[in-house]
Amino acid sequence: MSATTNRIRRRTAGTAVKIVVTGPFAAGKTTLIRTISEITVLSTEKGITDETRSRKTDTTVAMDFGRITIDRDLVLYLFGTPGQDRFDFMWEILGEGMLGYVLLVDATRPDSLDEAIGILDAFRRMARVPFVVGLNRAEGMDEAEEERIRKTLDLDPDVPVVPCDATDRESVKAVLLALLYAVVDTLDGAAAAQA
Ligand SMILES: Nc1nc2c(ncn2[C@@H]2O[C@H](COP(=O)(O)OP(=O)(O)OP(=O)(O)O)[C@@H](O)[C@H]2O)c(=O)[nH]1
Ligand SMILES: [Mg+2]
Repeated sequence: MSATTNRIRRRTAGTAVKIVVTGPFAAGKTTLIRTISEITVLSTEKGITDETRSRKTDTTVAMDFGRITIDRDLVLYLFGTPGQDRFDFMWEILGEGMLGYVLLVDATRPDSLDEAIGILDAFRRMARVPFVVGLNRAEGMDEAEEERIRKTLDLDPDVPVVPCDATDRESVKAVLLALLYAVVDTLDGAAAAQA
């Protein structure tokens, strides 16, 4: 891990890295940040009053904020977005200065992947930074499913798709590490191009 840390440190001004967790309504974004954060997560959840209330009682209206220390020299600041598109003005605000992002989708709901298409479009337009797709509530993933996800989201082969469980710390860590490796590869590639 320290090799990755050192490479990130060399390529960035400091040791604080901003990561955004985005994705459709109820994908598990707030849960993921709460699972991994070492500080009490600052969340802005409000009761739902419209028809989506049948799916859960609270939704993120502005952001979640959490922090995880990967090692002494590398601290990730995690910003979760709202999932409901009426709060999509927050995406750009939260995306400012991010080094990468996690697009979280719910593997158990087919609409989740469809909703993710528009969110990913907006994020791709906003910043050309690495991202990983986290497939939440997935019990593994076969090749056909991965292919379907890659096709639907039009993913380049180097974008990791990682099945995960947002309630499980090790699983969330694996998603964030996949993103960190993607960030390091991109930073190294950019540095090589400049050399
Ligand atoms: N069993 C299980 N439940 C999960 C998992 N992730 C999230 N949940 C539950 O799913 C519901 C939605 O999770 P949230 O974390 O609120 O989802 P969100 O993406 O932040 O939702 P919005 O902010 O409304 O877009 C909550 O009731 C969670 O407890 C998971 O990996 N496994
Ligand atoms: Mg939320």
